[in-house]
Amino acid sequence: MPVGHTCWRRGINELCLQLCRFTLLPSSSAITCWQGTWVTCARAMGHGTPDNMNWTGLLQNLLLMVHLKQIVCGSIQLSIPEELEPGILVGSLGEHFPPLYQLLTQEYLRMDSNMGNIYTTGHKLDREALCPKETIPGDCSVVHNALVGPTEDLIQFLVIIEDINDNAPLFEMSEIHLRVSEDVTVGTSFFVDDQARDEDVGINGELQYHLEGSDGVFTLKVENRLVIELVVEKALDREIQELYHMQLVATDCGTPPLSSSAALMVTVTDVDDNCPSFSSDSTLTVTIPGDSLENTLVTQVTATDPDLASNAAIVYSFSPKVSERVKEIFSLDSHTGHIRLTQNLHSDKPEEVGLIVLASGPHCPPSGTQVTVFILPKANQELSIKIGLIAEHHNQTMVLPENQPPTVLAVLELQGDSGFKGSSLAIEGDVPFSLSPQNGKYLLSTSKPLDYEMKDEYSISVVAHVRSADGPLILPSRQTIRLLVVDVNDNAPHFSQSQYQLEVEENNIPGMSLLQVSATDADGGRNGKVTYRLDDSTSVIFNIHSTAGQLSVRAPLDREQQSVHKLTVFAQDGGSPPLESQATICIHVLDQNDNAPGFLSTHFIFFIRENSSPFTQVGEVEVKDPDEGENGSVSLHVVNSSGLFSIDKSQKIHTTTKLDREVEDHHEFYLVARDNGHPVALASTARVTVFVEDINDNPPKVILPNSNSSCLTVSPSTLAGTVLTKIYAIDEDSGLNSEITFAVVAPESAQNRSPFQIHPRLGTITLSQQLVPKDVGMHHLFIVVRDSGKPTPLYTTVWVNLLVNESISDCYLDKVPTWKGASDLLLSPSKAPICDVETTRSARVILFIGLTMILTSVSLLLVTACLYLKHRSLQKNKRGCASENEIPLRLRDKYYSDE
Ligand SMILES: *[C@@H]1O[C@H](CO)[C@@H](O)[C@H](O)[C@H]1NC(C)=O
Ligand SMILES: *[C@@H]1O[C@H](CO)[C@@H](O)[C@H](O)[C@H]1NC(C)=O
Ligand SMILES: *[C@@H]1O[C@H](CO)[C@@H](O)[C@H](O)[C@H]1NC(C)=O
Ligand SMILES: *[C@@H]1O[C@H](CO)[C@@H](O)[C@H](O)[C@H]1NC(C)=O
Ligand SMILES: *[C@@H]1O[C@H](CO)[C@@H](O)[C@H](O)[C@H]1NC(C)=O
Ligand SMILES: CC(=O)N[C@H]1CO[C@H](CO)[C@@H](O)[C@@H]1O
Repeated sequence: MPVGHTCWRRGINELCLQLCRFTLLPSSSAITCWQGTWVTCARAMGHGTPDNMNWTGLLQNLLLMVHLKQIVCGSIQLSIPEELEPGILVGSLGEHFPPLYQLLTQEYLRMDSNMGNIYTTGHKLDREALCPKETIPGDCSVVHNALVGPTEDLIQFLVIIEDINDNAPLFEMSEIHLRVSEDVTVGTSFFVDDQARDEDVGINGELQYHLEGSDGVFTLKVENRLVIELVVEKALDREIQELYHMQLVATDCGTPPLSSSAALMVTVTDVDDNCPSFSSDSTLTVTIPGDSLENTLVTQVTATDPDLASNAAIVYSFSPKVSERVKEIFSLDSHTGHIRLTQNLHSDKPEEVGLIVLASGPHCPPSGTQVTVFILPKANQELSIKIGLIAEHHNQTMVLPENQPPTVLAVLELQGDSGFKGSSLAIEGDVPFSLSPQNGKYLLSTSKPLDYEMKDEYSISVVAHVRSADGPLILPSRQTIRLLVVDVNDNAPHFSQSQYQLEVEENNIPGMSLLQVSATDADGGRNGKVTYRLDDSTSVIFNIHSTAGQLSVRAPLDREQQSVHKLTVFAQDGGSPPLESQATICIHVLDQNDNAPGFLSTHFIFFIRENSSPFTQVGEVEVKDPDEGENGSVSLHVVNSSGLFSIDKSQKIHTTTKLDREVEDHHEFYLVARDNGHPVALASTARVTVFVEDINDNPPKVILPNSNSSCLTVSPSTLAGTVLTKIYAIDEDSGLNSEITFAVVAPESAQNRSPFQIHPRLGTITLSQQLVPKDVGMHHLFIVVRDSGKPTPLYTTVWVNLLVNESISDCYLDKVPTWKGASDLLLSPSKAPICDVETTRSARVILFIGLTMILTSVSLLLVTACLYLKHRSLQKNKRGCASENEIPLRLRDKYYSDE
């Protein structure tokens, strides 16, 4: 229980109590405090002294009071709405007192010790809980104590807790029951004892009432906001509405208003305000046979009274005016209204009896109804219907094919007592037959074509309604004719599906069952028996069981040959003529990885010029895989090409580097094509040969003489025609590019005529004429060695120095001569034959002669040159002219050998 007292209203005793509370906070001294304070307060109030007063405690308290310098009471007050969230600033002591500040009770409020600001805490202020008794707004207040200022003066301030509309009105009962008699007069009011309560005060607790769902039958009258009355506004009738279900709603006047409701149930109680009555169409006409037995139930009369229980009690009786005959043969049960026979009837005459039954209730005039009873006599002569069947019949049953236009089936004739006049014949029930009178007879015919599939058998019931000459009715007579409908083949078989879709993996087992088709025929018997067949073109591969409709495949399917098969299946019934219908079956063959990638050739041959830049396209291969999707997606790889070639996705082969024919004149490698099939990928390989075509990239190389300063002494007595020496040169290219010619550009001696000649093919230097004395001396021959490459041949030059002197001693050159002529030494190459084996052979003979002559200076080089030349000529012999013709024909980019 918090400190919930106001100091000014409760007098000094309360002040003392407060004082005690906040000065003697330690609980051990609380009791003493209480005693002391009590006495002080009691005295001040003039209430005398209790016996066991603790004077020591009282003294202490008085001392404490003296010690407290100042008590401020009521000079400061705060107004705080209830239910505030924690941490909201609600006021401040800072503007009234200097710091510091200390709040002595911290339950609902806390104070900032430096500023004196007062905030709400997590413990919410609830006005209804703190001051449950206070009903005047602003009356709920709590005294708070604080120590303020440097001297810690005790002050009190008042916190007024303001009401907010946080409580809805509340009815004690959720249902209010009232009972109102149905004969109550309009304007009567009934006190409703159930009021709602609202815990809020002031306007928040002020209630207003209204009624919902009353439809204007009731209204509400509220006096002084406390007395609630229900006013009847319209006349009530329990027989129309017994229970009124309304809502009594109480709303307070807060903002926003809160409301609640209780169900108000008004039960209208019964008053005997209705009398028994027969319904307006209750006049009864009953027919009973003339031979009915005693106690036979003739009929029952029923009157109604809408009142309840005893107010609705009905008593039946015969009107006192009924004839003696009625009283003699009928009895009436006064409670149930049952009319029975009191005796066995033996009536052979038709008779009509009229009864009047009265229904009466308490305080009610009787209400009456009339009952007419026809008593029919036993027919004294049997009435019969004679039937003459016209339609085909067996054993009195007619047989008619379906779908016939309206046909006459039989002739009917009434036979019996001639006294029966005005008798008539009719067909019972809703059947497709009709009767037409003709010359006192009746023709029975179908009224519409019959459908075997709808109904295959009819029982036609023919009734004769007969009226005797005397007037009243006589019991009707009835006869049944059977008719069987015969089926006609008027329905074609009907497929349950007009289209079938199916997926089958290729390479299936022959005879595999695929699908069951089914067609139904509404006809019966043979007309409804269905057989299946396929169209002729597809029945080679597929087969259908003629009666079961089971479709199977005879042979393995190959998707690569045909991926979709479209079949037409026919269903035929057994009628004559037969009827037929058809359906289509679409079979999709699913792929299997059953084809390896295939190269167009097993061996591809390509040519490429040497020295082509890297990534030059060598050629293109073609590879195909007829499978589908991943199974047919091929990737290509180059195998064993020493990294010289690569293949890209578009199946083009490229070089990866420059190729040098002089190093390797052809390359062989393999291509592997692999598909992506799962689980097994298939692969195949093809061989590729790439020939490197020569280009003139090597100039001739002079091997002998090996320097420009070589020197040969020629004796002046040498005979004309003698071969003096030979120039050896080689060219690493092939063909024309290696075909070498020799020419002397200009002799050094500057004379018109030179005694030396060079053979343009063999490179031999011959003395062309007898030497004369003026020839003695040094001759420098500048020789151009040129290959036959197209368009521009390559060449090298060499100096050959010949000394014409008697002395056989070694000649030597002081200085290498220099060429001062034109720098462009390219002359058109000689037209000498490319290949001359015999000359080559004779050249070898001359070589040996030359060798002996210059043995002394070049013996070492000679051995090397000799070996080299030997090797070259061997190669030449091997290849020769003929072998060059063996290069396969060139077709665009691709080459195919005859391998
Ligand atoms: C009276 O009060 C004093 C001080 O509070 C205490 O020491 C003493 O024991 C009390 N005596 C009795 C009889 O309670
Ligand atoms: C003729 O029909 C009746 C009933 O309809 C049947 O009991 C009888 O066996 C049938 N006779 C022949 C020969 O079908
Ligand atoms: C590829 O073939 C395998 C069987 O070899 C099959 O399971 C798979 O469905 C095929 N893939 C495609 C895309 O047809
Ligand atoms: C590639 O070379 C390896 C050895 O270097 C050999 O085993 C393999 O058979 C070769 N592949 C083909 C396709 O020739
Ligand atoms: C000889 O001289 C020519 C032209 O002066 C020069 O091109 C050639 O390289 C020389 N040959 C040798 C082997 O020094
Ligand atoms: C240039 C040269 O060697 N000349 C010589 C030619 O021969 C005679 C002797 O026969 C020598 O004396 C020359 O020196």
